[in-house]
Amino acid sequence: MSERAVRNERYLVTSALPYANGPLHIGHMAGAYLPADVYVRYLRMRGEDVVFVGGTDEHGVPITLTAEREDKEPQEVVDYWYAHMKETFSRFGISFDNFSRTSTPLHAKNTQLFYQKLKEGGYISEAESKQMYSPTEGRFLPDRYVEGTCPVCGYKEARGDQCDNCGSWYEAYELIEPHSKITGGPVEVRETTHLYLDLPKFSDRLRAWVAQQDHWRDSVKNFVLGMIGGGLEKRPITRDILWGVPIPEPGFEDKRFYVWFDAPIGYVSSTMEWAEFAGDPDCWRRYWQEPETRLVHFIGKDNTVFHAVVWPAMLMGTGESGEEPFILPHDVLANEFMNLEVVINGVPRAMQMSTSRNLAVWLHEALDDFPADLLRFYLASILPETNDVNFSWREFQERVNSDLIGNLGNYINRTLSFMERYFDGKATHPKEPSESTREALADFRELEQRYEARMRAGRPRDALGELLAMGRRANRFFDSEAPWQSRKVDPDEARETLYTCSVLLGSIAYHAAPFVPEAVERLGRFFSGPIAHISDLEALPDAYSAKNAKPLFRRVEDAEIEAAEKRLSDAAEG
Ligand code: B3M
Ligand code: ZN
Repeated sequence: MSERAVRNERYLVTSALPYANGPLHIGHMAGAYLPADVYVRYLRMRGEDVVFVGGTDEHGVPITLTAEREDKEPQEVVDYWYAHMKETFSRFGISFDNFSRTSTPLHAKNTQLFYQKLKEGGYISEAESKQMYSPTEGRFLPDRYVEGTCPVCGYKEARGDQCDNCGSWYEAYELIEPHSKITGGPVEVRETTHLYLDLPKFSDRLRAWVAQQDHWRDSVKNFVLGMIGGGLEKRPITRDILWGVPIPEPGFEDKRFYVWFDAPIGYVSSTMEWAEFAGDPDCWRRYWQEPETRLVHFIGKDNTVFHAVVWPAMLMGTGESGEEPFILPHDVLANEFMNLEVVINGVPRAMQMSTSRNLAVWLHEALDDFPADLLRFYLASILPETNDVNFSWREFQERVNSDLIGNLGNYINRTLSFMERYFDGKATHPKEPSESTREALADFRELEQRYEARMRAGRPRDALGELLAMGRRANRFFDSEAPWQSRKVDPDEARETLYTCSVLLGSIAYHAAPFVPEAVERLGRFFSGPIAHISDLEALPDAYSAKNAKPLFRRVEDAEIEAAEKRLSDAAEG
């Protein structure tokens, strides 16, 4: 690995904690996991001190609803999906340093500790509110458990918080003839007491802090400033539900913390667990309490308010009780959404993924059909960094076959097979580099710098664009040097071409590794020579060699795409 690398920047990178209630799909990957993983692999290769944590979000209504629908205990649901997700992430090559879950005793303790500190800081208050109660079930019902007639448009199956027909937003008790979604029985309004987080008290500090974040994406920054400008409100952090972290207050035995109160604390718990496993239980503090650390959250845009407003407020509010304060997020990389292109009767249409209609590309199924690297490559090339995007199986085939294989794979193959075929698998250092070699290396250094800048900014999709430019530049060098001709008239010249091609190959592989890690690892088995940043090589090595090189990627066939497309169109029509 490169020399310049050890810069000792410290990073804690997180990906949103998915609810443990169903399979992962490619939309999840594009929003919070693949970009984080690519970024983390990039940082690690540069010798930075980085810890990447994740885990499952195992509390709240999303879990209890699934459990009730499937007639299971919530614990059974989360146990199953925790294992399933952990396995699927690993098959996809998401390289978490720790993958935890929010149902651990450690996490419950941390959540209660956060609460205590916020309370000591004067940020918690108690208030009564109206809530739907089901007398037959003997419990309060969360909004999503209630259905009724929309008070605005009269739609009969309006949800407890929002009408899917007219889009109106209201309180569940405003519904006409509200009833329980589970039993169909009537529900009534009752008073209930909850604990609230006093967000308005943080307004000024949040505004000043966010205003300084010049490196943040405009979309995130404007969202937060707009929200603070519109006036923050106290937010309830408890719920009438029995599944979740218990509340350490008398009278709250039948309630639990709201899932969005405990979930982000899950990042801290996961880091602590990692430190424990690493045999240095206290070292989590370096990542959460030392101001040099950069805390970077990767999320889908629908989670922005929790990560860029509520969570920073919680972190600010816990830092006043004498203990070392927590750092605040360095960046909140909120990605836009990924939709699906569904082909119906030959006509492509963009559609929103829908878990309930089974209209999604499930990751574990896609991984049964295609190597992870192919999926990673395509998804990375369309990451929704700045705009919503569509996933299309056709485009997957085209990008893989023409960019990954036709450009990068082809370059690697032709270089290595030429070396093996005509030069005994060796490329040796030329005495004096030619003009065209110097030009190619100079172009590469520039492309490498552009790649660096994109990656540092948390834009892997754009960095991938630079990688493809490297591939094109390298192929152009191979073409214009035409070693298949020069080897006959001037073998030394052909040897030099191959040497330069190997240097470029090492750079391409180095920059491709965060995207297609498995292929680059395989390359190392038949290619020897530095897989490195050209700009970092103090001296070029004496020789490169290749032995028994094989293609790194396989083509995607028409029949595979037809089958995959059919699965989607069946789901869309069914
Ligand atoms: N589980 C929501 C989601 O999966 C939520 C994220 C928690 S991040 C701390 O979109
Ligand atoms: Zn309505």
